[in-house]
Amino acid sequence: MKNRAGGYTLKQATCVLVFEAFLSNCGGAVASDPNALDDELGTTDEALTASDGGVTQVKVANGKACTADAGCRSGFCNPKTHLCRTPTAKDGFRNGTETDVDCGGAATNPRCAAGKTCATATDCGSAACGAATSEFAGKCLVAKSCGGGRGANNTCGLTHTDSCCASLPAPGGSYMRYQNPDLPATVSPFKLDKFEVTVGRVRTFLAAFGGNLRGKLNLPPGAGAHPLIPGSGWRSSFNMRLPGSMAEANMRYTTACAYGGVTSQWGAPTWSNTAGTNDDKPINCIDWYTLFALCAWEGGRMPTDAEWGFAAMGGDENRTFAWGNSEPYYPMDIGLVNAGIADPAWGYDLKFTVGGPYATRTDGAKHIAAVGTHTGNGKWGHADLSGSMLELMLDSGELVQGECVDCANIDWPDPPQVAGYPVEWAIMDGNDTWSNGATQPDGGRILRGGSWHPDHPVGNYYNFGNYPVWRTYFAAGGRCARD
Ligand SMILES: [Ca+2]
Ligand SMILES: [Ca+2]
Repeated sequence: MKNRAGGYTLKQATCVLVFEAFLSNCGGAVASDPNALDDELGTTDEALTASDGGVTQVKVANGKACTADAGCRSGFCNPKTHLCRTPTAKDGFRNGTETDVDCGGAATNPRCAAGKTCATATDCGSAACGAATSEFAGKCLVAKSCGGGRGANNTCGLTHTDSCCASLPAPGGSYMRYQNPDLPATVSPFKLDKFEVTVGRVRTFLAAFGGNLRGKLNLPPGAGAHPLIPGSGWRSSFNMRLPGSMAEANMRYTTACAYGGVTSQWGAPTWSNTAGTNDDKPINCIDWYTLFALCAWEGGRMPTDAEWGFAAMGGDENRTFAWGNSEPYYPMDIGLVNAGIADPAWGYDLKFTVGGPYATRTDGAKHIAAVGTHTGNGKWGHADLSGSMLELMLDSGELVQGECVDCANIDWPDPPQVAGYPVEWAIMDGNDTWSNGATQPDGGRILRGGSWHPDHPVGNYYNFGNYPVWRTYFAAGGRCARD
């Protein structure tokens, strides 16, 4: 049985299963004296012996029998065949440098999906690995902005257990934009986030740069582009429009969003510079540039008007509202649409996100509910498309007329028309006039879906075009799309 070197000539592949007495010949098995053992490769393996747990082992070549990874030169013992194999990113096992099964580690491996194990951000397709101190420690995040606390974790939706960054596929197809036969559109499959961007996600975003998005974010030109729309990505000329400090961000999302100079008035900002109970509510008072930057930073992008409409109308189902065609309840005796349907005890058929049971002009953002906490989702599960916040689109100004095939109006003023503006974000006074003599230096954008405000119809036939891009507004937010 012994060969010239004093080892055994047993077929290694059979030793584990048949010849228990010779287990010591198998890669990874116990061997007290490596010189007494060998395989067909002669003495080569002795040179590769290593100490593992105080027990000297023989490492064997691919195709040889093994009982443990440590017994293979390749570092991988296939647990099904008990043979050494070279790790690959297609073998169904976590091996090699992988951080989870067939993903992560070496750059040549696929990146890991959300929820998979990661060691660093580069292991994840989202480029976000949960911080050691978070509940997602060592797990890939759906998106970077959900690496935080309330509203930036798994506390969103009807049961407060959904990922606040959940993104749901829409299949693409053809439909009539705005229920208008003159506006046919075809959109390719895409993903749209389930929820409007929350306060908590903006907090995570700002915190990652100490609020200095203008100086530190450094989005590359083209970031956040729609893959089928050339020129639709971030432009370096946009950087000047981002907040340069946390104080500047606070001003933009609160002071500049006041109505009549009072931030506690109805429609009050959901943002606060400290984490709080508003963090799982939709961000309002966010501007287009910051929203664009957030989506791009975490590997997403802004939805096009055509895409958003496709999701809200259920494609060719041609829905009038995201949930279907039944009209929401508009109480005529109360100034706010959602105030009248806010309390489930009232027995109303809740359709879109609403907050507290009643709202007055001075109860702040009480009437704005946490994202996704009421029924009325779109055909593919997207929450709050109709109502809650008006949602900023990628599109500039006016609709693309006529046929639209993966289209968007990206005719943005570039560079922004007034250099340095706005140092102070424009503020609306109680008479609906603007501070700073503001005009529309950067053009407008399109808003969709209506809001909690009775002046903003929630039907899919409606939009706000040419909405001033530099303005922050108590009923405007948005959500990200992905590919
Ligand atoms: Ca593998
Ligand atoms: Ca909405």
